[in-house]
Amino acid sequence: MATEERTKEILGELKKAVYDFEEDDSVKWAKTALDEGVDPFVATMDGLASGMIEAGEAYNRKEYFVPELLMCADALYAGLDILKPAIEASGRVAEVKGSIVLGVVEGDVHDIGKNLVKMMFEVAGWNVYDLGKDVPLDKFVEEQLRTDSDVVGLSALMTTSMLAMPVAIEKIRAKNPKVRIILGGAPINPEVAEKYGADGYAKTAGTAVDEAIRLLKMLKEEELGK
Ligand code: B1M
Repeated sequence: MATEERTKEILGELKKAVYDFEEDDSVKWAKTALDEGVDPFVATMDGLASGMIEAGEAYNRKEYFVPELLMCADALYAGLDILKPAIEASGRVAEVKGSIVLGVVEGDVHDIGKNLVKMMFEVAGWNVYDLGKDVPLDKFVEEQLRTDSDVVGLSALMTTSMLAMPVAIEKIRAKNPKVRIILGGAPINPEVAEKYGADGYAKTAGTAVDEAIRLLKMLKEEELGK
């Protein structure tokens, strides 16, 4: 078991590997994290994802451009390939399981966060119907009806693409008023989610499953109350 200091060092190296777009280092430090007993979820969020956020700050400072960000994303995924099986094996199985249609709304190609959210639902034993990124809004409606999923999760990373969310919510509800809709992504907050008419909001991949479970329980209670 790594000491607190060593854990900090490993997380720092994972962050650096992503920031410096060093795929080999990302793999190496992900393996080190596992060998030394660092929680693989913490390694993902506080190491790899944190490096990506720092890369975003370099982009803001105009030190990084789109190609650098893409290389950072490759390094993140290289480390995630190592950590994901350990997260899956760590037994964070949810007390309540359901099904979710998940995707990044149209006009938006940012899918790293959505992919982390997907991983957390899979780990929790949910059925995930992943529509990917830049998803036409009608696709969410069709997939929810096709799979009869309990929850639809919409992700957006841009202040422009987030405007598609209320439109998507209206379309989904028009076909199935019962379905629960959860929003996430950097520009979203609880107030925006409420204003857009969503049922729930999650700030991180780690809290998205809890939020979906809360909504699912409410749905079941409503059904029982009828
Ligand atoms: Co772009 N990008 N990008 N980008 N990019 C942002 C989002 C931006 C904020 C950068 C900036 O200007 N500071 C900015 C948007 C500004 C705005 O709001 N209007 C921006 C821009 C402008 C653009 C382009 C237009 C750039 C260009 O071409 N000139 C272009 C957009 C193209 C398009 O979409 N149409 C573009 C392109 C790209 C890349 C392709 C290079 C790459 C994406 C690669 C990929 O995703 N496959 C990229 C990246 C990497 C970023 C930043 C740097 C990092 C995003 C990221 O991966 N974060 C980003 C800056 C930033 O966010 N600081 C930026 C790490 C990830 C783990 O966090 O996605 O927030 P995040 O997900 C979190 C939570 O939000 C939450 O859980 C995750 C984990 O905890 N979450 C959910 C997310 N979805 C959820 C759903 C849920 C629940 C929780 O329930 C359903």
